Amino acid sequence: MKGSVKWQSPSNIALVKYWGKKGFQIPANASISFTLSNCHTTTELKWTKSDSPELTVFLDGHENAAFKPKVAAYFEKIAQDYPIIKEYAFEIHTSNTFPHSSGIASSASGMSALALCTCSLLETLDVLQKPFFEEASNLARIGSGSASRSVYGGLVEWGQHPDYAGSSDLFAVPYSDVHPVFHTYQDTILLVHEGQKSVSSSVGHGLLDNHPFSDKRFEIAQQNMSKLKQILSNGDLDSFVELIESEALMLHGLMMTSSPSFILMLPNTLAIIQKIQHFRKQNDCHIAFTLDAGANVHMLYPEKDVDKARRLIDNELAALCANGQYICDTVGTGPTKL
Ligand code: 2P0
Repeated sequence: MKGSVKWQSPSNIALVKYWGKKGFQIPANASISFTLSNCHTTTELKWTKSDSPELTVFLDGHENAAFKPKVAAYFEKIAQDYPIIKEYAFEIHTSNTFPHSSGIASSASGMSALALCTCSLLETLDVLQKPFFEEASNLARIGSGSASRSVYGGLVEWGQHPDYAGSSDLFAVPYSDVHPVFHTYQDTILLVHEGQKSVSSSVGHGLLDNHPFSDKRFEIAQQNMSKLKQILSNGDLDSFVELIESEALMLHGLMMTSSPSFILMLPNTLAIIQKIQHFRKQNDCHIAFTLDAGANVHMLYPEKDVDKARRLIDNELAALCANGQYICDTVGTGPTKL
């Protein structure tokens, strides 16, 4: 038996951050993100029933030996619940809309695209144990925690939290009790640094295990999830700005105070942050920043501030980006089966 499926799946940017685990791929606190649109991965999974299961992985049309052991390890984990996948040989073709070296997290889009393809295969084989997107999110989480949030559009919540009905540590859920201002939110990703991150996510998460501030961090994250729920519903942008910037700085504060410690911000990261905060004070707007586990800055703003943001980028921020590069993105509608 032969078949194939292709999914396009987006990246996401967390507002309240997932940083720290309790057990295998179980988040230490709940998190919530905007799903993006332009930054996405397209993955095609081709399968053939085979006595000698093989795996070949192509990135941008070229066979990629580096990804193969990661994908093989992923399929091993999935096979614990779905042993049938061991009866198949796979060929995987994957590509990203953003440069692999840009420092944008590709694990969220990449692992969600692969999980969606895997889910389609399991559906075809009539062995899917749960509703499609719930299981796709669960399988994405097994590959990469943040990927669990990329299987839906808009705002997506992952991790058990008393204020979020239906929330789970095992899969993400779409969150729709949201003021219209958040439906069209903008994210301009300012590329401060091109190249691989100096700390992998799994190492970064692990640093929270013996971190002097971890208990307090997990408590504050859960409180921020409660605060953000109110903000998302009432559209209070002043509070939104304050909360997301605090989350970004806390994430980096945790890295800077772990053992060993990591400083992932670069001089231009700080310069951009200060320019954004100064511009916001001078121009009566809601342009704010958040950060991933890297040096790039995600500039988040409502649609009403698009012209001001354009002016800020052109006049001040593009000059601080590596080769003047930035990516304009918006909140998106989630993955698409192609
Ligand atoms: C997040 N990050 O919530 C946070 C904020 C980066 C900073 O989740 O080990 O690649 O694969 O589950 O999801 C990055 O960590 O970690 C991440 P794994 P992941 O988006």
